[in-house]
Amino acid sequence: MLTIHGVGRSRAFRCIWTAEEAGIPYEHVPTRVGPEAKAPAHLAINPNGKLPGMTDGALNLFESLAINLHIAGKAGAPLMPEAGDDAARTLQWTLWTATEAEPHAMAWRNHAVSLPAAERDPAVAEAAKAALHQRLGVLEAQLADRPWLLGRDFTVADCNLAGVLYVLWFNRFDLGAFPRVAAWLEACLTRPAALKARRLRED
Ligand SMILES: N[C@@H](CCC(=O)N[C@@H](CS)C(=O)NCC(=O)O)C(=O)O
Repeated sequence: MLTIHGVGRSRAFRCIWTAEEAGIPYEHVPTRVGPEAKAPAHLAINPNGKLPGMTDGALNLFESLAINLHIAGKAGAPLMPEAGDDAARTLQWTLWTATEAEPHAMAWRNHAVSLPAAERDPAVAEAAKAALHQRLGVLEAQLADRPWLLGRDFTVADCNLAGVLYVLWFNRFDLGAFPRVAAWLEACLTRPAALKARRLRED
């Protein structure tokens, strides 16, 4: 049985959402950040001592977006496009998510919203916002002629990017200059599978 380790208030949220989209049987073990994630049982799955981790038979995986690619691969198309151009685009957007979007989204969330006020650095928040505006412009153009990132089908590329941009959406980052991104993000995060995963972190 595929098992996702990590509380819903961690990046495990993305993997639970993807498993729900995939419609595959899975178990959820709500391992918490801190001592539980640093315990030998969890380190055997994710040696970084972080969340999430995933087990599936003999396979142990870490990195939430890689876990999502594995889960989507079990479901097949359309969630995971078949080998070819759209499979390459799925990898492209997943790596873009990890390298171009997530560092700035987290920096903005931390320094505009999450850190205790005394630890926030407005300059870091402003720089992250500027970097996000450049990336969101790229995304706005991509969405000019399509409802989902790759075209007419919702895929794991949407799950990965919207799962990361969730922190902007939830914390009301101003998307006024990016109406297509705003509509796409709303559509992604209100899908029934996303709502189910969101309940684990928002309730
Ligand atoms: N790139 C990793 C990041 C994992 C990560 O930083 N997870 C957080 C929870 S959302 C964590 O475990 N933090 C605890 C720590 O850094 O010790 C992924 O996407 O899985």
